[in-house]
Amino acid sequence: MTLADIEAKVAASERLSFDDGVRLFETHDLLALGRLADDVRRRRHGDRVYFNKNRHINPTNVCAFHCNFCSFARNHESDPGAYTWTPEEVVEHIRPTVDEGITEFHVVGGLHPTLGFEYYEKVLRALKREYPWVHLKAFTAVEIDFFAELTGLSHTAVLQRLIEAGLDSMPGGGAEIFHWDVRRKMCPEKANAEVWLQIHAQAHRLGLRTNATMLYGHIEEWEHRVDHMLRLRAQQDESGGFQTFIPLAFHPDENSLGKKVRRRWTTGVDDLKTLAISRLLLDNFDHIKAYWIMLTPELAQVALSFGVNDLDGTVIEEKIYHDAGATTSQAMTTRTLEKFIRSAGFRSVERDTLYNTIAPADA
Ligand code: V47
Repeated sequence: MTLADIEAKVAASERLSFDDGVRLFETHDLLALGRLADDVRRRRHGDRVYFNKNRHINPTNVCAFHCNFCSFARNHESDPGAYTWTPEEVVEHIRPTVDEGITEFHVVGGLHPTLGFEYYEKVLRALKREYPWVHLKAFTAVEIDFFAELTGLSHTAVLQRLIEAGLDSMPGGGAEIFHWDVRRKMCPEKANAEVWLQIHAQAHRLGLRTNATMLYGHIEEWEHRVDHMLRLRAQQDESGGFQTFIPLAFHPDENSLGKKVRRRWTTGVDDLKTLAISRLLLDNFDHIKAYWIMLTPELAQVALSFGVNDLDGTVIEEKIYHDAGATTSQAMTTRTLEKFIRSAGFRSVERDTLYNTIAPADA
């Protein structure tokens, strides 16, 4: 199968179609695909690779929902391993690992059945009070939808309340796979695709920047991945506030979906293809981010030549992937991140959450 027509479109900066996307997934010519994605990536970012100094915070793992791919959630406070930190405990828990260099907290967690919306507001306020210089990237669209149900408020009103409490931007989780044929088998209780996209659109209208993810490598087909990316592209055309796309490889340990899937772990080729194709299809997204926690730092480094221009991050305490079988470490130092970037022939740029440069690329 030749990709000549797609190559011509990419060279002319023409938008790729659904069929182009599926054909790219079908190709075994990984290097041709990588070269195409790398061309697009270099046109946008040259040899710069961004990273940031962040810390993940998961205030509770108690969750009212039953998503079958999730190994992090506990349905009841009494379940083994269940925890809920008070806002004060959140601040105390992270204190030993927060220094002045940290620029972002990534705050997500369970949809707690009884704590109420005020708990989540208090967590943001406590973090902002203690660390006013740190950007709060918090709560997925699924959490925003849950808060709206808890309170009877509109999504916009929930977002406004959270902005008052210190919210600065939103992460891209909870997107999973948009197509209902797949979504209904993974997380039927969760905000559906339309609601997830509407909430991001609302956030964009309120001036918040947001991210987007896709959870791949389980029961979905290539067509579902392409559909997912094209829905994001259409939303971005309309509301324009997405910063980065992060494909998330499914981890099968300790969850019921993992017992059902044939493939279990994604392969390196699948991961690289998915990143490269996202660079090619999402022509209106500035950044494609590799989450080294799920890819391994080694494959994330290779991904820099397959369309990726951003590495997440120092992270510090990752729970969601490690509960699901990740064997990577839970944190990475800036020095190691920079080493991976430089030794792949790129220049590292430390950024803040909004992609402002903190430390410029070294010469
Ligand atoms: O929403 C849950 C996924 C997401 C599993 O916005 C799983 O900058 C694989 O969204 N196997 C949370 N994936 C992580 C996330 C994220 C990560 C890094 C950066 C950003 C950002 C966002 O993790 C969940 C879900 O899609 N997830 N369980 C699992 N077993």
